[in-house]
Amino acid sequence: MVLAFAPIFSGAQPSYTPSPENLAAREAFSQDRFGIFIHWGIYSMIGHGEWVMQNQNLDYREYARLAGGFYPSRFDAREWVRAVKASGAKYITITSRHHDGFSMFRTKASPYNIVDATPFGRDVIGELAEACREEGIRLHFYYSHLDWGRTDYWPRGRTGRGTGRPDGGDGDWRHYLDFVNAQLTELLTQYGPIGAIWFDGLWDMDARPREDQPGIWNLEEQYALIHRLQPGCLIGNNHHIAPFEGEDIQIFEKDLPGENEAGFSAGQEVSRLPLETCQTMNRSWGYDIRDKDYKSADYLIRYLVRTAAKGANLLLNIGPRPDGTLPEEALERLAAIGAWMDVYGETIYGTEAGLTGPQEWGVSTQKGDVLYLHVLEPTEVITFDFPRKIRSAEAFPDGSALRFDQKRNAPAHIYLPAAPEGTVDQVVKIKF
Ligand code: H79
Repeated sequence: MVLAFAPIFSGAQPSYTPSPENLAAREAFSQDRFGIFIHWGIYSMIGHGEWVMQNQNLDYREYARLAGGFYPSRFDAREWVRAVKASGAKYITITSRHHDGFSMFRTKASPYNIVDATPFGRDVIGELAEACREEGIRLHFYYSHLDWGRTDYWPRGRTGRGTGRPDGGDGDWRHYLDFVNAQLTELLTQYGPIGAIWFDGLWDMDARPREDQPGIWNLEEQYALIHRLQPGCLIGNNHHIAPFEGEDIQIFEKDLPGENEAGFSAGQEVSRLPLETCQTMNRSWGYDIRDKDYKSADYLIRYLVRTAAKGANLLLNIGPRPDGTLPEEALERLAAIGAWMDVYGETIYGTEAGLTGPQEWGVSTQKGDVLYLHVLEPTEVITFDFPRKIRSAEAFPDGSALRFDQKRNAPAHIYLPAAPEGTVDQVVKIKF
């Protein structure tokens, strides 16, 4: 069995030089700052999240029978994309295949897919790709490295041990890796330009040392395949450790870059790659019928601001219902964020982390010689160290001049007008 893990690539790894298309795609990605994550699969029918197969130790053959009942009668890709677009988000990242192993797209690599195994029979990913193209929204694919149902996914990792796969599996790890390559090829040739492939699940094998991971998972060949098929397709991998060679973006799960409140980011240094934080609207990724514990729209807007102020994108999740609808709570929040972005988008899109860093009163974003102070804790005067000379300070968006002072070698002060009741984020625009 150990042989199955013999590194497929040995010796020194050639270093990765991103193509011009790739560098341009990274730049465009960083400008966007806001995307919507969609976790949808046959697990949504059980309504206990996308980990139900592992959490309830469901037998993989029994679980597969869910597919025969999957008929999302109210699915309308255009409705989804319009709701996403109205939120101000610029891209969608959807689960093409999650840890349960069910493919939500047309694939010849396995019959266990939405077109061949469900009465619905429609390629929802294809429909989504078309709607995205029409609406000018970029499409990214989540793709699970780990699989809880395939017998060639063997040795098993730390999860999915109770799904009833035969001991020993069929011992053909190379067969599994070929299956992954075949699916990645389909995802990158069937649906037009794809913004990113977003891997997850590598940590399933984290009993093995970090340096073995690229070999175990065939990353070098996989990443080269992706970049060969679509040089502008960005590669991200939610492995919770520092990026590997060949990756184009760095992902953080449920935490801002550099923070570790959720506990998945211990030791994950912030790299110089474009950054993305993924976060849930409630407590769940996949639809959980029990979970009405939604974060407020105001909280989510502030979270987006804090993410942008770290120089990162926010990938905010929705778990559609089994009937294909997006929960009303999610739609309400998309609309509220969109209304805010209509006014404040200038302070988010195309910005980078502001020079002030995080302060007691809030955070800042920056674009060229313009600094946006986001006052998240209402106060009368804000203070911060600033290495450049402030030329003007005005309230955003109304543009009224604000009183400020800045003496040599002393913190700057800006005197704020009272914010109207219910202000989510009082913004000051500074030119320097
Ligand atoms: O797709 C969503 C989740 O289903 C998936 N990633 C998001 C985007 C996810 N899988 N696991 N987690 C989220 C939580 C991560 C747990 C981990 Fe571990 C802690 C991985 C490694 C340490 C759980 C405990 C798995 C192995 C040990």
